[in-house]
Amino acid sequence: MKAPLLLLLAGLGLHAAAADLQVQVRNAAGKPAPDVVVMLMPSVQGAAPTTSAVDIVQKDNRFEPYVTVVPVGTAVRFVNRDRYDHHVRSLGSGPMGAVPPAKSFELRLGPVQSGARAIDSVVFDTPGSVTLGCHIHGSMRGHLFVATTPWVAVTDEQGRARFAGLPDGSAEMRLWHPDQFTGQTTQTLNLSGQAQASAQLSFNPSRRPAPRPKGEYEF
Ligand SMILES: [Cu+2]
Repeated sequence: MKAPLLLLLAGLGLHAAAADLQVQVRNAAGKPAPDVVVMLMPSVQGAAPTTSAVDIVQKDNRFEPYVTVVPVGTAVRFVNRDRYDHHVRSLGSGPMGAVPPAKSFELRLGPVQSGARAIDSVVFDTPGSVTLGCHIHGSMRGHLFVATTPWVAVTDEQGRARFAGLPDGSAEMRLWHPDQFTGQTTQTLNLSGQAQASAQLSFNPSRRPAPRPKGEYEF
């Protein structure tokens, strides 16, 4: 009985049309908004993208990328590329850090050259957000968002996020930004072909922390 079912599903897959989508997100002042998590919840189930391991790198006392988004169940590797230790830990997010992290963890990572563990990984199996900090370097900040949908992306410097191969039909679009105090407005999109959408945050996020000059932070 199994084989005919698989054939049937494969046949349906061939006929399901796919849409590409570009989303332009702006802040309340109308400027392009980077670092915004864009989530799509298609009403039609189709082939969904798969995500294997994702890396968050510690380099020059920064988390790279500054905002990372993964679907629930993804393993995230924390990779130290500095020549000194980092002690990555989860912190609460939202106003005053009041939203507990989707997962609590601490990882002590040594420098790659030392032979100490420079890479460790954590599986995030609960949706939500995690603010990333470092016990050793208090100014280090990064953000991880664990999404319930595999259709997730973070906006680039121009405030744009792109999706390919979405199932045709309606999809709900949600936004999240690490600086938000309240939930952002959701939209329902109708997807087909080469689709475009725009969205606006209800606030102006603070600027992403600038890299610190080299040589000032090693100890
Ligand atoms: Cu550190």
